[in-house]
Amino acid sequence: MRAQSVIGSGSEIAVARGASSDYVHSLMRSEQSATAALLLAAAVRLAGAEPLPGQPWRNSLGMEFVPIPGTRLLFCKWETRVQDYSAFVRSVGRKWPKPQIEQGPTHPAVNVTWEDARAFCAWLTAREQQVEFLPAGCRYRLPADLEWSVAVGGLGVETGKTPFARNGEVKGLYPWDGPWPPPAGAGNYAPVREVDTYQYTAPVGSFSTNRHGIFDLGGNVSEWCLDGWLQESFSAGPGDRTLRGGSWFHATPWHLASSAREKAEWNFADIRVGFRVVLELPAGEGEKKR
Ligand SMILES: [Ca+2]
Repeated sequence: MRAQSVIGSGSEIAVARGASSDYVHSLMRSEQSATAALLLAAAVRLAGAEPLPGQPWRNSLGMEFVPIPGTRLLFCKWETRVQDYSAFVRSVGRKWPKPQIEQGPTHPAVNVTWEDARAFCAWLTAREQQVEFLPAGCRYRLPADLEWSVAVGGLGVETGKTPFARNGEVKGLYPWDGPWPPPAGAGNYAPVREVDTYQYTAPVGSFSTNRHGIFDLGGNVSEWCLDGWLQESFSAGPGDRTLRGGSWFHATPWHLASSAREKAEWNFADIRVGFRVVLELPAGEGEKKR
């Protein structure tokens, strides 16, 4: 109840409890009232908006999450947007090279390294836990390579021990749940495919969702995963990391397959590369609440 006592029991709480989430999220995006908005959001959270296994959820930046059956994770249905990543950059003063392409606030953030993506997740976890918007034990992070596979769906049990070993092993399966080539509107792929009208990135959510309600797992930007390219289990530090999903740059059946991976150094940044976050719920929470 700490957040409630900080805010007081007056009109702010009433406003928070009655506020539409759009109102609260618009406050959250305002730098001038960032602290007040966080406290309001905490009050909303106290009113019962905490993330639960199997339930969709919306966070303090307005990022929307969906549950992935068989996991304890909520996946962000969008790639991390320019407006989301900008909040982090403004808050901590992190360097972010401006991309040489036109992007609006709802385009996926690009020119972000694996380390940048991890730092964003740590920042967001701390920011929301500080005001009890996010319960203790929940944390944002990048998806593991095999979690990303579950999210894209249809890959079954992939047998390789590393992302490198799993790369391209399952043939003929694509994020649009149909045969090659991608049909019109399947996603934001290379212009030569002629399935969309975007030369570079597209606003997130411009195309159809997949079976789990997630946008742009295939195409738009390639997405950082937690895993090292040759790692069997995660360990932090420099080295080659794993990218999934292809991007607006990619056109071939090899690159657009659901099982396709790419490797890139952890400090690589490019206009083809972005990231998606997952929310990990506390151990045991799922069993208790199901
Ligand atoms: Ca993508």
